[in-house]
Amino acid sequence: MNKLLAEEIYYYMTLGRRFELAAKEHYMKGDISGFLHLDIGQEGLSVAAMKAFEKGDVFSTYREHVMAIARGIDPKAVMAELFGKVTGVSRGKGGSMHLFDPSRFFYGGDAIVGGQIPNAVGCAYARKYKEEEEGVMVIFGDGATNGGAFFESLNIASAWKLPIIFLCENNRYAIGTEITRVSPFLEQSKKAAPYMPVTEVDGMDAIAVYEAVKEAQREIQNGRGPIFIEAFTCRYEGHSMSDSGSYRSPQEMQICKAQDPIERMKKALTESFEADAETIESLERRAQKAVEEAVEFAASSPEPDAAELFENLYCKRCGNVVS
Ligand SMILES: Cc1ncc(C[n+]2csc(CCOP(=O)(O)OP(=O)(O)O)c2C)c(N)n1
Repeated sequence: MNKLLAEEIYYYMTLGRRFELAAKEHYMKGDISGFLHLDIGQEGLSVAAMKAFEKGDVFSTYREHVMAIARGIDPKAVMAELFGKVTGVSRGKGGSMHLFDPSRFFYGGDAIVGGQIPNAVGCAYARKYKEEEEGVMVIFGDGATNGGAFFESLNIASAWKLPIIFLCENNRYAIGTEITRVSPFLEQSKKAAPYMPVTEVDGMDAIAVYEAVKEAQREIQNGRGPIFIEAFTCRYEGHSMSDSGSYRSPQEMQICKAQDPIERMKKALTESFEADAETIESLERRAQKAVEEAVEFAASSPEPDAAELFENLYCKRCGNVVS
């Protein structure tokens, strides 16, 4: 990784944290409704994975705001989507869990836990069939590894040697359920190991995540089949805005926050890439400005027109299905 890329990753992590804090504030003010799952604490993982896997198709979870932005979707369009405005990346109809931009090869955001995994495998099959080599990356939480679709996806991806990275964000919780209450192990890579090579990485270390994903992308492009990466991470907030997260002790949270990915990246920038304080402050200012502009844009944008209500729906009775 060179200095420029390290600075870019730091910029997007800072932007992501501030974006999420602004989203939280506007949710509490009533500007955002529905579900809102914040990525605070996991930004290093989200940003580094996107920056490492620049080309190729990405399928993600509902906790995807920071990934969408790091993928190159304008923060204005992401915030406007959270506000339910027509200028949003999904025209205000998807909301927080359905950020979708085919021009960035970013296919959500999926509200169904693990629902994105078989979709991503289907896409990997299509890419292989067409001999397009970039490959696919699918991101999901530890909770998603308990579902049948997960195992079916590992099975067929392995049997057909599909070019896909399975990236598990293990933050140890599925809402309030600690993973070892519903899984025989803490490490979810043990479930994938019979099917494909697996690798574990510290998800609070953006540089380590970047290197793991980059290496995995090279491997899947060689036609050797899928790879599973497990990144151990920590979400600071509750599962969503309707969860206080009170099932975790203050001590547990303190240990988590001592690993803060943004502080670690800042330290790496200073010590390994010799970035000076002025450079770091200017990246932070730029991130803050982007967030303020995103909120202003979202707040001043119009809502979708009522006439659009039945557009983009698969609904035979609505008369808009092309047969
Ligand atoms: C198929 C399905 N089952 C249950 C739910 C309810 N649900 C929403 S989020 C969630 C927890 C998922 O946890 P995890 O996969 O670890 O992701 P994280 O929220 O930690 O990022 C559950 C059970 C759902 N949305 N879809």
